[in-house]
Amino acid sequence: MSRGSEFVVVANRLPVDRVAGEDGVPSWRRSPGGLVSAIAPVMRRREGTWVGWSGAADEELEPFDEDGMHLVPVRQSAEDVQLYYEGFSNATLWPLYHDVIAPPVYDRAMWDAYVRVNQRFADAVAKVAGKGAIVWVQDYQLQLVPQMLRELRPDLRIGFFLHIPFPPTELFMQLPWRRRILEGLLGADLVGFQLPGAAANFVRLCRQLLDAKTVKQDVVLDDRTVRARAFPISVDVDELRELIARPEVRRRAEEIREDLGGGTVLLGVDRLDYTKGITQRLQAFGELFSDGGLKPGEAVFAQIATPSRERVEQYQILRDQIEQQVGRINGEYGELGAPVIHYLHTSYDREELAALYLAADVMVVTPLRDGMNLVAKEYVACREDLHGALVLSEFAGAAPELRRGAFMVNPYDIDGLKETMLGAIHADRADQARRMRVMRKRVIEHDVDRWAQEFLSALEHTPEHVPA
Ligand code: GDG
Repeated sequence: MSRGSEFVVVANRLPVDRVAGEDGVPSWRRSPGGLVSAIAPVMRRREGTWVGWSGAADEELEPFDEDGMHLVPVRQSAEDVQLYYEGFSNATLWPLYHDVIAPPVYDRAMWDAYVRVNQRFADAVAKVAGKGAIVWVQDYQLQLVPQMLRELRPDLRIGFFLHIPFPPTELFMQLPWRRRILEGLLGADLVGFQLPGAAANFVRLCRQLLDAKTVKQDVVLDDRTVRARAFPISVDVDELRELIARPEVRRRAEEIREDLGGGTVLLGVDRLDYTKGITQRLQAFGELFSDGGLKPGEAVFAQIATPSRERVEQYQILRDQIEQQVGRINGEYGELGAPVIHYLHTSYDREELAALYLAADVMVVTPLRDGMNLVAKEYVACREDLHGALVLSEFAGAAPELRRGAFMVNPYDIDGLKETMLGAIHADRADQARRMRVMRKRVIEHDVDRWAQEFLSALEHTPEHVPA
């Protein structure tokens, strides 16, 4: 029996994707994205373990090592995936935590599955964590894990980070299992949020709903204190810098611009999700042609919509809506061989994404609510040339950090959105450069490594508690 890991990350998904090898034998590849690249070095330094699901239902996998990380798969049946993942996580919590943009589903069987699967994750962590280990729990799918884990292993130091917004009391109160979620999170020593407002919502709810004693951003329990703090997540600036330095990426950016016909290039890159405000931005863009604010040929919109949660009904409805909208706008204002919107329902590799960022004159990020929005920060990180403008929603978590350089907008206000998009299209080079410089300073100084370090150092500095 080994002594267990001194550092454990637990997330719904393992940080690897399965790839089919040439000989048909599947292998694993590290998933792209900042979270994994920020945590991987810490994992290697501390002999860490990552506990998560492989992404395939009904699969029993033994623990394995990949890319210097020890990975412990947690099984999920097809029914678990449907009820816990597509159900409670993505049809209940996701809409509830994003301002109820879509109606949340409150279903007892889904809740039961959420409890069951959270317990399975907690059991798996309890088995692999060494004595007094640091455990970092990720995101809304696992909010009960901190408490479940503390019951099993009071010696652990437990941190939790929520990647999405945490709603105000008025909305959170709808949840039939609201107390259980708060109690689940209070199992942690440190609960991290993207923004201070979310931490404040959480602390206020603990006071109102659990009658807990609170002092500023701390929840004071009988035997210990839980800290609620903000740690705005960021992007892997070094990775993006390396990508945009590649000659083939620069060539590809030129090629994309030529293919798009020479007008101003507006770009949207999102998971296809109703929180991202895709229909609002396309409506605004379409109206600019009907109003005469823009003439066909003057500007094109490239919208990348990465397939997401395709078995959840709201996502199917949204996809139909967007595709109808794109068809209508192109039908009306496009010309043969020259649509005004290029809509792509697919996902790309990081090189293509970097080339798209370099090709875009105006990056349009208009979520109705978003925990942070990494796309906005990735665009800024890629624009070393100081060209390009960012249109950014007030409701993105990135807004407080980028507002001095971005063209800020309320995405519910279609006229405002049109005006702001035009402002960004017509901004002169000097104005663009000034704005980009301000935003780049912030993103470069606060990259994802710093985020991970700040969270872990705050977790390590939470007061020792003596387990009963
Ligand atoms: C959640 C929260 C929070 C997109 N298309 C492709 C692709 N992407 C990458 C982007 C970016 C990431 O996916 C999306 O991150 P976002 O932050 O924009 O949005 P969510 O997926 O909703 O993320 C969010 C985040 O967690 C982190 O805490 O910011 O608020 O909702 O990195 O580049 N990547 C590749 N191909 C694509 O086609 N390779």
